Amino acid sequence: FAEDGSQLWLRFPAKNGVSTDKIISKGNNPTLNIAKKELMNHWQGQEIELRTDKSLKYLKGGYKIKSVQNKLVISAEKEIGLLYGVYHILRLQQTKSSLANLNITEKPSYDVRILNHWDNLDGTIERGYAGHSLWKWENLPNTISPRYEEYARANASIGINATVLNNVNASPNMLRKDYLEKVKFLADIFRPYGIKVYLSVNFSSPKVLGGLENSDPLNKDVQKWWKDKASEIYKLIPDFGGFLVKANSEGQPGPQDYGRTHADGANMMADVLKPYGGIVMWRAFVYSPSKEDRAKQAYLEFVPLDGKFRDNVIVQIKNGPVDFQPREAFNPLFGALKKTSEMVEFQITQEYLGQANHLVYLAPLFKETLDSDTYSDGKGSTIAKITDGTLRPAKLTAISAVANIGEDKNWTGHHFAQANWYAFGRLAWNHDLTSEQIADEWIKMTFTDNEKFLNPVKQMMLTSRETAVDYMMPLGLHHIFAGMHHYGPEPWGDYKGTRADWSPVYYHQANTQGLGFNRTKTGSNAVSQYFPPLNDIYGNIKTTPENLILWFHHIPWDYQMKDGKTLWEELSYKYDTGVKNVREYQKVWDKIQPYVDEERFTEVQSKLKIQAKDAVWWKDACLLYFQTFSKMPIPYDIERPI
Ligand code: GCW
Repeated sequence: FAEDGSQLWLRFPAKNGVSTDKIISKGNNPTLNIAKKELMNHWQGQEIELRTDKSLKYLKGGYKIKSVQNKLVISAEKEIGLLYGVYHILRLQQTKSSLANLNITEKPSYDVRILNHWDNLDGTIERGYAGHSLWKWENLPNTISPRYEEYARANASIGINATVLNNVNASPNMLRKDYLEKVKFLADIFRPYGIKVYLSVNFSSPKVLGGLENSDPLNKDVQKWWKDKASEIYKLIPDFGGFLVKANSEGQPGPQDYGRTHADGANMMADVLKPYGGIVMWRAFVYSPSKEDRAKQAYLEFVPLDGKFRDNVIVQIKNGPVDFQPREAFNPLFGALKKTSEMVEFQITQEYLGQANHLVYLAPLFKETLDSDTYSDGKGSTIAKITDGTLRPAKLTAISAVANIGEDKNWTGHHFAQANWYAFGRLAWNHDLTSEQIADEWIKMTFTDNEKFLNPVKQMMLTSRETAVDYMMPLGLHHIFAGMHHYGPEPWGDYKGTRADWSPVYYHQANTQGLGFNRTKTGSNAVSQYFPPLNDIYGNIKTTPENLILWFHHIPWDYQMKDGKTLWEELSYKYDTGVKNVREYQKVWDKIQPYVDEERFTEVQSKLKIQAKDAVWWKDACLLYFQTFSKMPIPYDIERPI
């Protein structure tokens, strides 16, 4: 292999797999052919039978793998299930797991497992840190990059079955005829790998692109424009998935421009897609200047609309109520909509987590959200159960994440950022997997199963998210980033004269009394948006988990934490721990040098240097700044500011 990371986790051991006569299958279908090709190229085990079986419809795209005498039988309702089954056994082979007496049944947690690309038509990527967009719009459809198929294969190998090609800050041009023709070519390449294409659409498209007077969803001409557009799209792409919409948020147009609601807007689109089986993913990330606490906005706008959405609309909700912070309380909108389908939006691209420079394994963050108990339907109403159909029988369930993929050789900028793409796919398939299982698999597939590498690197990955929280924003601090780029610290930023409600000083509320955002009854009362008993738990400083204490409370500098330290000391030690852990990661990585190729070793090593420097930068900037309010000494046994 070229050790540039371009192979991702798809480093199957054999160049030569089994011969054709060891693969039994009927039919000739593009997906089945891929499954057979993967086996021929990479499978070294026994005879395999691939069998479609209509009675397996209940597995919803899943499959069975069974050892029958000397043979392995993979069965599924459709060919795509067979392909997933093939990737499963190749994974077992690659991770050197036992292949004896297999009896596996797999049914995905979600129907739609979708990546959101924030890729612009000019090739740039909003919040992308791995180079330009993979989609070469100017060359399509004449030149087809080999990476389109490699992308589809990588996604299929982890069960991702859908993709939104363009930025939610959508250009109306995306729906132009010439662009749709290009989209068709991508859809044709992705189809055999089971991947459906979706597009982000700009709500003003009828006006901007169609020359209509307005884009009012209740205007008959507007409705007709969308109807015709849908028909044009489905002629080109018969299995087109649907639309993703960011409306009335951060300056994007939307139905509220015409005095209509999110439901009016979403339903209008849902109606035109319905005859074709398409869906609308309507984002709840609504963010506009307001006197209200930003963390309350999505709930305030969407809860009154519960029950008003068509059944092919899913409200797409960011994991937290602010914006993909290193740690947030979960978004209280989950569970609050009782008659509306809800889906999670995660961010794989590390906008707020050191971008492509920091090693931060995100599975623990994803799991933390999915496992959060909202209490919406009593104890045990986790976000996973609300969104996967267990508690809210849904026509279609879905889960999404903003991709971190670009045209960099290694796809994701940082070699370890590949693990986050991988982890999202694996959790979308099975949200019961643990972060550890996923890390274990990924390391074995991407690097090696040598325990001298596996164990320390796994430990580093598993602690890395908490480490990042510690050196950036411990104890529930949030959004104290610099500028609009969101890379380094700027807790002193006040954005005077622009958007004070966006500024770090607004989010941390430091003063001589203390630190933190009061979201209790005496503050913004965001706690009231949570179901009992969480409203009380979060509303009370004594019962709020300490890792979120500054998210919900403004607390005195000398407040006594559970371990007996004052808030100021605790904060200092957290920042220090974050720094120390990254220094440890550097040592861990240096020690595993004998077990990894030079190229990836050096690249990760130099990224860890940046991360260590950045961690010190965060710690010093934040502690020295907060100290101007606390007026307390930095404890002697932690590293001095430099
Ligand atoms: O996280 C913020 C980003 C914006 C993004 C927005 C959103 C696509 O800073 O770049 O815009 O959220 O999710 O819509």
